[in-house]
Amino acid sequence: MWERTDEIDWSSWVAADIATLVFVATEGRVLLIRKKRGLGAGKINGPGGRLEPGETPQQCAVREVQEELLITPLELLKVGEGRFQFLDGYAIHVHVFRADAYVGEPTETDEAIPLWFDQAEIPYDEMWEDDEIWLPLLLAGTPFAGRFIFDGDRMVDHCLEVG
Ligand code: 6OG
Repeated sequence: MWERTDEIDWSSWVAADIATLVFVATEGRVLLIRKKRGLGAGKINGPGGRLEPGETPQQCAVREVQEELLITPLELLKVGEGRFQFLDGYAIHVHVFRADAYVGEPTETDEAIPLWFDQAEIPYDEMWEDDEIWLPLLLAGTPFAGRFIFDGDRMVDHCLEVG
C-alpha cells in the first residue's frame, strides 16, 4: 500500500467522486459547518458535497451551500483543489472555492450546523488534517493543488503545489 504521494501515478489516477468545498469569507471571519452526515460527519469543514450528473463544480458548490445552509454564496472563486487517495481504495477529487459574499441567513439543516469563526481562530483540531495546510492559502486567495494519502481519518502523506 502507498505510504508516499510520489508512489502514486497521478496522471492515471481516477477519483470515484468529484466534490466541492466552499468557504464563505467576509470581514475577517469564515463560515464553517459542523457536518451532520456523509464523509467526515462530526467534523468541522466548509459546506460542500459531491457533484450530481451533468453539474459543473461551480454549480455543485452553489447548490450544496444552498442545501446545507439555506444561503446563496456570491462571487465564488475557485482557488484550489485536492486529490485524496484513501488506503481502502476510495478516491475523491475536491474543488475548493472561496465566496466573498452571500445572500440569506445561515440556518441549521439536516446536513449541517453553521458556525462562524474569526480567521485567526479556525478550529483545526476538529477538522480534517489537511485543512491546516491549505486553508490559509485559500483565505489569502493563493492558488494551490494538493495531493493527499489518508488512512481513514489520518493523513499519511501529502504534497502541495502553491501559486
Ligand atoms: P459528502 O459526503 O458530503 O461529500 N471532503 C474533505 N474535506 C476536507 N477538508 N478534507 C478531506 O480529506 C476531505 N474528504 C472529503 C468534500 C464529501 C465532502 O467531504 C469533503 C465534500 O465536501 C480527506 O457528499
